[in-house]
Amino acid sequence: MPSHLLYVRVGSCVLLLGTLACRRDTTAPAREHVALAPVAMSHDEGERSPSPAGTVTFESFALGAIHGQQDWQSTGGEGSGAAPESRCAVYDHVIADNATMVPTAAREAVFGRRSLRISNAVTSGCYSDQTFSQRAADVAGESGAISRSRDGATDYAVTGARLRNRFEAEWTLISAQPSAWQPGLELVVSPARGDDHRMSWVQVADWSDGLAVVFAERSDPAAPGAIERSLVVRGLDRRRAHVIRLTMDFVDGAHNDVVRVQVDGVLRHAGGSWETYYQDDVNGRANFSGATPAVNRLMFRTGSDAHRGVPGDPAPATRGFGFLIDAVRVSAYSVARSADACRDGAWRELRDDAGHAFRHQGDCVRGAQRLRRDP
Ligand SMILES: [Ca+2]
Ligand SMILES: [Ca+2]
Repeated sequence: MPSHLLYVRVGSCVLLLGTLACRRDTTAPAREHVALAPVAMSHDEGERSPSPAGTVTFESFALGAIHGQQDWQSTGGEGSGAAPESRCAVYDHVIADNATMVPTAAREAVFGRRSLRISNAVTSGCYSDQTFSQRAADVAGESGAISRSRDGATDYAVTGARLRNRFEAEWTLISAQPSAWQPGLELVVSPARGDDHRMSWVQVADWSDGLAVVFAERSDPAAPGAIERSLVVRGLDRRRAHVIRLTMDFVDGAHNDVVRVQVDGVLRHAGGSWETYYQDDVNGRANFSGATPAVNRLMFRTGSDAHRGVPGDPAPATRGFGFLIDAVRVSAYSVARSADACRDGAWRELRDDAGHAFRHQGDCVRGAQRLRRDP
């Protein structure tokens, strides 16, 4: 069962020309988190798969540097060839050969010959030089969410992308040292767009009793700059592959986005997004004047946030090991939330709460009604 783990306060950092400027935020009382009973989720991934963006398995990637392969971005990843001024560190993030690191059964089932391997042997306080997944065809956020850089010069969305109300991402991971504890190993995965901005935070870590998943939200209106963390699950067998799915529902208005975390097909946690930071915090508002960043991909970050009161020290002994990550899927689509939204053919563009397409308008209306009864 999920439980409240820890409350921490942090400052926010702004990356400007390779220099970090950090400020501490105010404190706030800890919030209670909703405890969810495990719910078995559908594994129907057949012809009605909610996966329009496809799944990246890295099998056709070249070994070594990730940067520039199939829309992946990792200027700080080892071997990227990026100019030194474009990155804060050289991270142990690479495309790896699985032959010696992944148990045969896991290789055959999921990982194949090659995977993304990430350790936190090297960390930094930076964001945009870390590793970013392929982008979804569309972007997700509430109305007004922004896919462009603050100066308008860069659009992080794929050309022609539309704004959707749900972002969904899934990835599979296993320890690169399945038979041994890697003390200090941790990695944060966030819905993002390719620069410094994130809308949620899921950490995977190797603890003495196995792998753990921790969730962080910034959703307390009284302390919009604060980060609150919750344990999602711990004690996961590091010899086995684990599937993490993040589903973000963006809802117009303040403090109402819903983020769900599933681990191995079981819903383990629900919490808020980071909208409150961008809408209410003085540092957050400075980014988009109270709007939020739209998201379309995952940021895999080995960050050092110790200077802000958040753990994240580098773990040098994890170099060459860490986590192996595979089957990375991202998508942005819109869920039918009202019967009106289904009209005039719009149902063709919408999906039900499970991410499945509708057969006709009546199907869409029923889907929206089910959602309103049981949001
Ligand atoms: Ca693979
Ligand atoms: Ca909202």
